[in-house]
Formats: sequence, C-alpha cells, structure tokens
Amino acid sequence: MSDKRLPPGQKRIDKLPVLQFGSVPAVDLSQWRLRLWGAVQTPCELDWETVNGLPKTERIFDLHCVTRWSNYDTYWSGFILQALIDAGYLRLLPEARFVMQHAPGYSVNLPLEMVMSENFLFATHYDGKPLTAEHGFPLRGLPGAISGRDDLQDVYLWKGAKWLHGLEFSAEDRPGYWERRGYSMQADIWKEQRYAEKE
Ligand SMILES: Nc1nc2c(c(=O)[nH]1)N[C@H]1C(S)=C(S)[C@@H](COP(=O)(O)O)O[C@H]1N2
Ligand SMILES: [Mo]
Repeated sequence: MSDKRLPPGQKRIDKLPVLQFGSVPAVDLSQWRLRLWGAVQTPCELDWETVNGLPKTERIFDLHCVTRWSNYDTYWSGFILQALIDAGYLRLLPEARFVMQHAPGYSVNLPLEMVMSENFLFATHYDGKPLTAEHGFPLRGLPGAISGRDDLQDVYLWKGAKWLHGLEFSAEDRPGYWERRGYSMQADIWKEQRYAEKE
C-alpha cells in the first residue's frame, strides 16, 4: 500500500535515533543564553528563565532525516518565533529574510518564512519531558511535517539545530555546517533535495 506520508527514498521507523556530528555538549542552565543578532533592531541575550517562560506551543510532527529514516507522530512542545516577537525580545529589520541557527560546532540556515511556519518549532520538550542531553537539551530548532498539510514546505531534520544557542538574521541565504559540505540549501523532502547537485 502506498503511504502518502512517506517522502521518496525514506523508510518508516518507530524510534528517534540519536544523530549528530561531534559530541553532546554539557549545558549549565544558569550560564545558558539564547543570542539574537544580525538584522534585528537590538541584539540581545535571553536567559533560560526568559526563554522557558514564553507561551508554550505543542506540535505533532513527522520527522524525516536525510539518512533515510522517518518517524511519524512525534510529540513536541516549545515556542514559536512569533512568541519572541510578541514578547518584545525580537524586532526584525525589514531586510531580515534568512535565519541561521547556531549551536556549538553546528549551524544551519533556513528562510525566515519557513522558521515562522507551522511546521517549525523551537522545542524544549519531547513526549512531555524536557529534552534529553543527546536530543538537544535545553533547546532545539525542529522542522517537521504535519500530516495532511500539503500547503507547507517540509525539510529534512538537519535543518534544525540541537543545543540551539543563537539565531542570526540576515538578508542573504548563507550555508550552514552541512550545506558547506554539499548538502542542499533548500532540503525539500518531497523533491528529495538531499544534496546541492539536485538543484
Ligand atoms: N547541533 C546539532 N544539531 C543537529 C545535528 C548535529 O549534528 N548537531 N544533526 C541534525 C540531524 S542530521 C538530525 S537527523 C537531527 C537528529 O536529531 P536526534 O538526534 O534528536 O534524532 O539533529 C539535527 N540537528
Ligand atoms: Mo539527519
């Protein structure tokens, strides 16, 4: 039977494998900050209390990793970019069109529009519990697919940074860690844009 939720070249699995380049950073929440900079009115650093106090948003996402596993109906909570704007922490300049997510030793780019879309979450919790260290504690960028929402553009999971600690807004699209190593800038799962030469 064909499965409309399964993008080309993917295989469904029922767990969340741990996948990353490099080691798992140890995070001390009292020292932790989320930095916002680039095409913003005032760059700032938010502490954990502030970030954790933002209104919570819950999402059920299908996750699709470029290494070909897909995991359906994963349950997350966290906040959306609009929450940072509504709380007055983020004022974007008109030229802001792209967002680079920064983590220790990792970065990844996306258009601002996609980071503000319903299929992207800044996740603090997985399955009702705070993120574990290996899954990105305390905060990760998370692109997912929402079943039935064909109107949204879905990207592979590498487009979300675990251990997220910075958001850099800019006018130009710049490559992140994997994009500099030949992976796709767009990364559309339905078009199977895994590598740059597919574009
Ligand atoms: N900081 C960081 N974030 C990252 C990565 C990484 O190497 N470093 N790998 C990405 C990739 S390729 C995937 S599939 C997911 C894996 O998330 P998981 O380990 O929670 O399954 O994290 C993404 N975010
Ligand atoms: Mo991945």
